[in-house]
Amino acid sequence: MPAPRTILLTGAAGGLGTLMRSLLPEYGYTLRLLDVRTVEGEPDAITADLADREALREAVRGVDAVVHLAGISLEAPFEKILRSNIEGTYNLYEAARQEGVPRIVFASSNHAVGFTPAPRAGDPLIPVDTPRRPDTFYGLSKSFGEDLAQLYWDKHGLETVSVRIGSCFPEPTSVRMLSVWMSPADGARLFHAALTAEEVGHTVVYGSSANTRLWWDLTTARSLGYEPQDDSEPYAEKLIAEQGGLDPENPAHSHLGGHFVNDPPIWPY
Ligand code: NAI
Ligand code: 15L
Repeated sequence: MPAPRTILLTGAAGGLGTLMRSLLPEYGYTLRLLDVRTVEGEPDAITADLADREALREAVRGVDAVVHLAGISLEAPFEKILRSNIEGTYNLYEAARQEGVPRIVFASSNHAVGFTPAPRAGDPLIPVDTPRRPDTFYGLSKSFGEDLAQLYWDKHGLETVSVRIGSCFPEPTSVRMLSVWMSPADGARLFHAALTAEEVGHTVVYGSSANTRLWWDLTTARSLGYEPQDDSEPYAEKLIAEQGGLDPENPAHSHLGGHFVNDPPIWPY
């Protein structure tokens, strides 16, 4: 695949979208932006819902790839998840197929495997082919998205890298995040690798930095050319002093998905 240049970034008004709007152009990409909300300071951004199939076809027309971040990013009633994350991601894939877009980078989530027990000291890291164990309807929708991506590769030759993102925020803010944090700069490195690697078919990767306390295996991410540069460890002393260490008896500490397994944050809209 020739190096992609023009990228549709869905979910451009969100937290990760805002970070990637500033970081991805440094890799030479021209971004086309889409969100259901207004993207502040971006008058050319497309304001459209993932339910709007015509708008999606127009939005993907002529782009080299899509970075698909749009959707509900927390737990929500099933009907809302169904509409934005399940039907919405289907609509996006159909538009990409119809317009001949060759590759999608799909923002999956650790919550597709959130009920997987976190490894303890000495245990092997969690591989990407661990059985899916969604911790929420939200995680279930990411599991669906990964299967949809596999179908569109097998049936239509549309490539996807599904990135099971850990926690991509400017800094880790919890002891769990010491294991699952992905710095924004590493996020951009990983998306760039996913956009430019040769022949990815459908590849599932975990998205995190090279954390000392890492829970999952970054082999497939590294196979794309991803070389994480950051580590959450400099934040460890302060976070552990404030919050205490991980408690193996607390389900919110002992599963990959953290508190999504018992007390998930709820999408506010
Ligand atoms: P966010 O909630 O800040 O942004 C999501 C954006 O999608 C919002 O701007 C929202 O308006 C838009 N959106 C929602 N429904 C839509 C619809 N029906 N049509 C069009 N736009 C719609 O979430 P964040 O943190 O930026 O995450 C981006 C993506 O990455 C999400 O898919 C999320 O599930 C995924 N992810 C993020 C992680 C993180 O650490 N930030 C971790 C794991 C996954
Ligand atoms: C996610 O999938 C969410 O979108 C994000 O807001 C964080 O909660 C992250 O997972 C996490 O697990 O920390």
